[in-house]
Amino acid sequence: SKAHFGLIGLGVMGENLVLNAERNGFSSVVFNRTYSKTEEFLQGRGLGKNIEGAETLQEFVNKLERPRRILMMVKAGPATDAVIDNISGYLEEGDLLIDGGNSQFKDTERRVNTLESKSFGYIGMGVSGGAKGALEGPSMMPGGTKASYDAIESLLTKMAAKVEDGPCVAYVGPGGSGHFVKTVHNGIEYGIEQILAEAYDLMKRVKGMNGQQMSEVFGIWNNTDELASYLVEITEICLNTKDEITGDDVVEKILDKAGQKGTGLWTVVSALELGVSVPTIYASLNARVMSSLKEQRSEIEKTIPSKEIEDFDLGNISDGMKPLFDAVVLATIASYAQGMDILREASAVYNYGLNMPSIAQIWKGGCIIRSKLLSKIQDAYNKDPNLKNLIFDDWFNNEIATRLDNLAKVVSLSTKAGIPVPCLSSTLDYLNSYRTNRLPQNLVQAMRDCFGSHTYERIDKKGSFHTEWMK
Ligand code: NBP
Repeated sequence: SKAHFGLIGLGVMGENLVLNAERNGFSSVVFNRTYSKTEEFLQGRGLGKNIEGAETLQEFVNKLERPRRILMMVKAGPATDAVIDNISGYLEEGDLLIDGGNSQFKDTERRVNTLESKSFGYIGMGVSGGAKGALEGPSMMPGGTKASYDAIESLLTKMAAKVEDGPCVAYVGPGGSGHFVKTVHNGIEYGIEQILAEAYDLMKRVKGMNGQQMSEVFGIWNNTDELASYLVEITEICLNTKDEITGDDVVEKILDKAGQKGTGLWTVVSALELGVSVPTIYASLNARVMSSLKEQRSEIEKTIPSKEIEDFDLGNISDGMKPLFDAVVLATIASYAQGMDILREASAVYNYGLNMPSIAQIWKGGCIIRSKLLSKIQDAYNKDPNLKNLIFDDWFNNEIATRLDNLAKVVSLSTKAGIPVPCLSSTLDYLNSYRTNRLPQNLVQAMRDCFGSHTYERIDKKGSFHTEWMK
């Protein structure tokens, strides 16, 4: 009999996803551009499983029941287009292609339109959770037509991570919306990773704490309603891991240059295009760019050296580094708030019709940004689906109001000590701007009107005004 499910691309993700599908009762066929990998897989992890291999695409489609359900897990960009071109010739009406890679949402928009117009189904699906998530249950963000989603709903629901109130997958919306939501997920992830890195830097440089002590702090944080999360959990592990050869903290042996594959950049570009303020997420992207300038930094450190760092109050281990905790909580909230804002605006501008509580639900398990805070975010959007920003929700508003002084304290002392805290300081500016009724953009407007007659609005009467500034 023919197989239920097909997978193209036996990379880290593909291998684990097909094992997940098979475990959930879907007999599978796998195809990989380089056939030796298929053979290796079938004789390795795929051995004894209800999984067959195919050497050619013809053989691959022949082994699948109709309508075919095919998941592509290949490199985003031209590789994905190449796979679509190659497989299209073999597809028949009603067959469904799912792109589970990290595709640019505009590419997905184009592919959905092209393939759906040929009577094939096409789903662009963000997948998060890394290799382990892919195997045990990832978080999945599928977008495309509702009819195409319905055709794979049972498969995805079985494969997805589950939390107490349901699976971490749901129909996201039309076109490229699934990949858009995954992109923003990654933007939030960039933010939180950088925030935790800043906290580590402060504990290390100001307090001289070692890996084990810092790990203990992250362990405490992982037991709080505000910070319990996968990223805090793995930070606790990373900081407490020793180098096998030297026995030192392995983190201290790692080169301080962080890479990026594009999703953080796309998040920030989309935010700017949509006119959404995302300074915390932007700061995390810029921090990675800055980290790549290793040689320049090493040279300039010699010409403008920092002063001896004086000890300052970050709290201590027994109180969970209270001021630092407060700062990290607010920056984390800001990352989610800014990400959710991008989604809200994109939903309106691109007609995605996103269901905000449902997206929070998808992210609650399986994915890299899963956290306890997401339940609070879900509650906030359930209470008010049109919430302008998390800051307007009572719970979040109170968090911000009560922790803002400590964020300000940590940022100002770090700044004085010459320690960069881009995400913490951007968050402080973000929150301070948000709570300032009158910003100085009246002067910016005056200048624009002065040099370019751009006109301005007034606070005391309606209309558009111009002043003859150069009399
Ligand atoms: P890679 O991104 O390393 O992709 C490997 C697969 O792509 C291999 O099967 C490779 O075939 C195939 N491929 C390439 Br590269 N170019 C191809 C082409 N021109 N035609 C056909 N096949 C081609 O694997 P991955 O890390 O498993 O990621 C797969 C996708 O999932 C990516 O889009 C990634 O961004 C996304 N993703 C990854 C993670 C993660 O944690 N790694 C998480 C979430 C999403 P070959 O064997 O013949 O070279």
